[in-house]
Amino acid sequence: MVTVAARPFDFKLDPARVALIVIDMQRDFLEPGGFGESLGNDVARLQAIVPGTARLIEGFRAAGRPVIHTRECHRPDLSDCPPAKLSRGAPGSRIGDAGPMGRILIAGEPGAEIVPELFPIAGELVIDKPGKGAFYATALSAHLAALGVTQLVFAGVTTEVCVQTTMREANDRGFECLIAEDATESYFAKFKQAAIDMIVAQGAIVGWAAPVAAIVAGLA
Ligand code: C5J
Repeated sequence: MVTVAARPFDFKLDPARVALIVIDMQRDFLEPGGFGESLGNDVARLQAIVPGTARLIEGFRAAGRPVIHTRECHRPDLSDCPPAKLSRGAPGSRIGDAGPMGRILIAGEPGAEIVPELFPIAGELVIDKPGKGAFYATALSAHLAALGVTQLVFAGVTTEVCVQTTMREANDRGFECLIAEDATESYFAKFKQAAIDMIVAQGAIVGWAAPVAAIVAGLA
């Protein structure tokens, strides 16, 4: 075990049993001209974590540990999108509508793809998920069991929605969870802060938080 300085207390990293999950670093959430920006969000906030996330991914690749990417997206016929999700958001900018980068959050459309800087390499798992959490209606649990993973490091967007939801799902399934606080972001600074505070509260009730540099140093 390697000690990583983390909040609310040191994280005992097991370099042989840890995997990285990079949540939804998709063009439509991050890139100028995409779905996120069309809703009035400042995507520069999300763009700012790309270099840190790239360093984290590189650290896992160099250590020979699994890097798993997720994409929030749906089938073109929307059969995997419940009406309650379909009816949310701004009218005209809902899931499946024509957006600046193709149909919004539809698999295969340019906007649903991962940004080029963080693109998966051959052999890395990419999980397409219809929900905010990456365990719901996916094979993620089975993949993690097959890999013998017991610890998960989280990066990606947005902190308070898909990252936090997946981290809570993982925590309930018995994984030790660590969020890389400078490789996750929200369109709303106070939501990121609140989400991380909630995660580490009450003695790591959902998990731990640490900077990328400390996590990468622990893997080396
Ligand atoms: C993600 C969202 N990825 N905010 N989605 O967090 O709708």
